[in-house]
Parts: sequence; structure tokens; C-alpha cells
Amino acid sequence: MSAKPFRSGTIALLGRPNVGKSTLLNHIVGAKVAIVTPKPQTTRHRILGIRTDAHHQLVFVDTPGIHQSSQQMNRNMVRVAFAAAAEADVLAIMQDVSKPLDAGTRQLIERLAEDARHKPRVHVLNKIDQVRREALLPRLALTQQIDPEARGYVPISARKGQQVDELLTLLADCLPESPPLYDPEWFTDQSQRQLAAEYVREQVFMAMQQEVPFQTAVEIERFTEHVPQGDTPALLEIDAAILVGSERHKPMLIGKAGANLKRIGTVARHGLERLLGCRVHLNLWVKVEPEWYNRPGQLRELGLGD
Ligand SMILES: Nc1nc2c(ncn2[C@@H]2O[C@H](COP(=O)(O)OP(=O)(O)OP(=O)(O)O)[C@@H](O)[C@H]2O)c(=O)[nH]1
Ligand SMILES: [Mg+2]
Repeated sequence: MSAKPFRSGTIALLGRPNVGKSTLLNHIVGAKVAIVTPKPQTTRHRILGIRTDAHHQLVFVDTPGIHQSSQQMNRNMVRVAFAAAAEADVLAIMQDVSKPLDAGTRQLIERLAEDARHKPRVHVLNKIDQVRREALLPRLALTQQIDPEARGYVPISARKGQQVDELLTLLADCLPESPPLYDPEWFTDQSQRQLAAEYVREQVFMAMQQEVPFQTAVEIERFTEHVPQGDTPALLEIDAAILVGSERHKPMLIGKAGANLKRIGTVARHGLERLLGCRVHLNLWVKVEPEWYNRPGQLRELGLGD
């Protein structure tokens, strides 16, 4: 009897904004490596989440939600998602079953099925905790009708972890035979610095309404690590600037007597302390950079270039 071959490869998590891609990634790796908010267009970068067991290494690539926009940053985000699809071994195409399958979702499935016709594709029907079982069958049938050649159609709840193991088994079977692509101890490619910027941005998204969150970014200006010494535990000192695209947004973000900024800082700090297992000092300030989201040089500096 021959030994079971090791399988390893990349799986792009793709879909419209807000369908639950980052929630699924976090559930799979067991840590919050990608920020999650109820607002669309939360993810702006490609984020790796790696899961290794005795026979497989699944390298998930979380991507920005695919949408239409005239803004340069958003166009770059969509390019990142399609590039991840083009490079991946397997496509996990996600949709939100708590909403009707709209024209945008249909067009996206059709495009990915055509572009990646020779690659294994798995459709992930997320948020089943929000719908009745009977409603799922027609949705599965419709997805199958749009992309009949896919390797599978799996209803899940990323938030509750329902049927995620079944999804993982199916995805693992789609991977090529290969030794692990990454160190089996790794679970993400995000640096502590990137995670710090993202955790702050998550709280900006949670605290702000209308266009403000979509026109903000976070820049880490200082990141100093103090190693533990004697009775003094490890400490991270982080200075971060929150960029806003117009003068008008600055007082909104700061809030009355600095209340908003304080809340953003406190919640982000707690999250980082939990994730990194050390004390964090986080200093935030707001910087105005007019229309930074349309300026290629500024976008490149923020890692959001094309
Ligand atoms: N009820 C329910 N909500 C979910 C589930 N999965 C994700 N959500 C919620 O859906 C919202 C969006 O989740 P995200 O994981 O940020 O979605 P995304 O696809 O990464 O979104 P973008 O990064 O904007 O493309 C959040 O409020 C999640 O808590 C699920 O299985 N059930
Ligand atoms: Mg996301």
C-alpha cells in the first residue's frame, strides 16, 4: 500500500464584498488575521491564511470583494482579487445566501467560471444560519446551473463554523500533489505591523458612518518592540496616523473631546493585546491627505498600489 501523497496549494477566496470571506479565513486559521466588519469593502489587500495537517497544506488567499468603482484604490483592490484568482490552484467562490443572487453575483460567477475553466472551483454558499433549509435547495440549483462544471457546492456558516470541515475536505482533495509551500508553523503572511494598522482600521470602520470609513487608511509611523526584562513584560509601542481624505472628516473622526479616537484606540489595543499576547501602547492621530485614495504615489506607499 502506498503512502497518501502530500497535497499543498493556494485557494483564492473570492466574491462580492461582505459575503464573509475574511470571517471564513479567520475561522480556518483560528486567529483574526483579517479584519471583519458589517460594512462592504473591508478587505483591501491580499491576505494569506495557512492551515497545515499531516497530509495537506491549504494556503488560503483572502481577497478584496469584487465591485465597481471609479476610485483608483477600489480599482486596485479589484485587480488584486482577479490576480489572486489567476494565480491560485483552486477557486473558492463565495456568495451570501441571506440575500437574493443578484446580477453582480451572477456575472462574477460566470466570469470566474470562464477565466478559470481549467481550474477546480468550489462554490461556498455562506450565512446558512440566516435562512431556512428549504430556501437553500433552489439556491444550490441556481448556482449549479450558472457553473455546472464546479467540483462542489457547499452551504456553510463561516460565523458559526457550520460545515466548514466538509468544505475543507473537499478543497484539500482539489489541491495538487506537492510538498508544503510554507513553513508548517506559519499561519499568515501578515506582519505585526500590518496587523496593527488593520486592527485600527477595523475600529475606524466600526465607529464611522457614510463615506468616512471608505476614505480612511492607517499608516504605522513607529513600531517599537520592548522585549521582556525581569518582571517587566513585553511591550509594543505603536504610533499610527489615520489618514482622511478631506479636512471635513477630521473632526468627525476625532469626535467630541476626542471620544471617537479614544474608543477606536482602546478597542484596537485590546484586540492586538489578545492576538499578540503582550501589552500594547497605541498612540493615534489624524492626518489630512486630500483624496489620497486617488493618488497612485500615496496608494503605493500604503501598499495599495497596482
Ligand atoms: N449571519 C452570518 N453573518 C456572517 C457570516 N459570515 C460572515 N458574516 C458577517 O458578514 C459581514 C461581512 O463579513 P466579512 O468577513 O468582513 O466579509 P468579506 O467578504 O470579507 O467582506 P469584504 O472584505 O468587504 O469583501 C460581517 O458582519 C460578518 O460578521 C455567517 O456565516 N453568518
Ligand atoms: Mg474581507
